[in-house]
Amino acid sequence: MSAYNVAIAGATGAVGGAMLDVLKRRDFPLKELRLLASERSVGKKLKFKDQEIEVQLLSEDAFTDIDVALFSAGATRSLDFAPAAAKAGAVVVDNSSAFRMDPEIPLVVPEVNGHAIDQYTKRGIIANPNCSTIQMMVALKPIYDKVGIKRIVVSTYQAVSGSGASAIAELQKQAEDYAAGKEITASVYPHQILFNCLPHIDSFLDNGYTKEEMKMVNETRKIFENDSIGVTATTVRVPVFYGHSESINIETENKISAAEVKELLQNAPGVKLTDDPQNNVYPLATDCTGKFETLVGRIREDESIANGINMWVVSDNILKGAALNAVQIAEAFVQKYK
Ligand code: NAP
Ligand code: 3JN
Repeated sequence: MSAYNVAIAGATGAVGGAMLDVLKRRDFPLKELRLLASERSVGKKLKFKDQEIEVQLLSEDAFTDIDVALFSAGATRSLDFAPAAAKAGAVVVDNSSAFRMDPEIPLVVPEVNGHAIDQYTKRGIIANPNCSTIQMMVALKPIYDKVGIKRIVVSTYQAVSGSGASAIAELQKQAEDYAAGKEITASVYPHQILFNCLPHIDSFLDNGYTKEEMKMVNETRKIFENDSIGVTATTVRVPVFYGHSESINIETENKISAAEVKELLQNAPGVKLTDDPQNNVYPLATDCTGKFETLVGRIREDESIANGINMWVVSDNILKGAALNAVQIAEAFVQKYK
């Protein structure tokens, strides 16, 4: 079997660390693993299997002989360095929003639109969608293919790990300060996140939505290759460490029963049907942590319209929402093109 040279840009971050873990768990065929980050991390050693790998500087020259470059160092770094990595001959799988809506760059969830990877040839870059979009696509694709979807109404309950290591530390500290009877302070978020729900993820736009909400709208349309599908989102930060939850309501083109949806999702790639409410079984953030599957449950018909379905969808935002999806893209790419 062939083996490949892989670079991770942003290897010291929350998503970069999960990429190392996923490459190991999936036994990705590696020849060399090159770890890249900022000047702050140069010389630091990260553990991978039984090796200690020294972090190098993310620069335009860092991609010589690299087959696959996984980027998770933020959109600015992607804009600055992904084109150089592609020019050096690597295929870039980019986790940021930098290229997602670029018509020349495919936006891929392998279980949903793996065929779009073929478009990588135009720029040498493949974009990974936003975490909230990815888990929604995995759950909805089988229904979309079977009966069509006219409109999606989604509300998210997003874990603090989506805002990086500093936000995880902030929730932890607020919990400790509360338990110690101390004053609670906030710096990552504009308000206390402990015991709270903030209807505010990323910045606000002129239309009153947040960027995170519009990412869900625009990315869904691109992935389904359907500009007329109606999508409206409310994205909310909740005091959970790992695992994004979503309440999803869909209006389908043709009628489908809750039982038929359950049967479809029972066999859907990347999905774990978790739906036995009589026995208190439904998807939970605490159960999805560390898992590759997206959990789907609370499937029921929307009795307020003719063709409607409600469901509750939960996934590990750092795994399927970021690192796992990126590694799956890399796997599909090398299988077909290397
Ligand atoms: P994080 O924990 O803050 O890590 C940031 C990483 O970027 C670190 O490795 C950091 O290196 C590196 N970095 C920052 N500035 C750099 C620079 N000037 N040059 C080189 N490297 C630099 O953040 P994270 O949670 O892992 O998220 C990273 C990015 O992944 C986000 O900005 C976002 O674009 C993307 N992301 C996507 C999703 C998704 O929905 N698909 C979810 C989460 C994150 P140092 O340690 O050296 O500073
Ligand atoms: O907030 C979350 O739960 C997901 C965060 C994703 C994120 C965080 C910082 C920058 C992104 C993203 O993937 O859309 C970005 C970005 O690249 O714009």
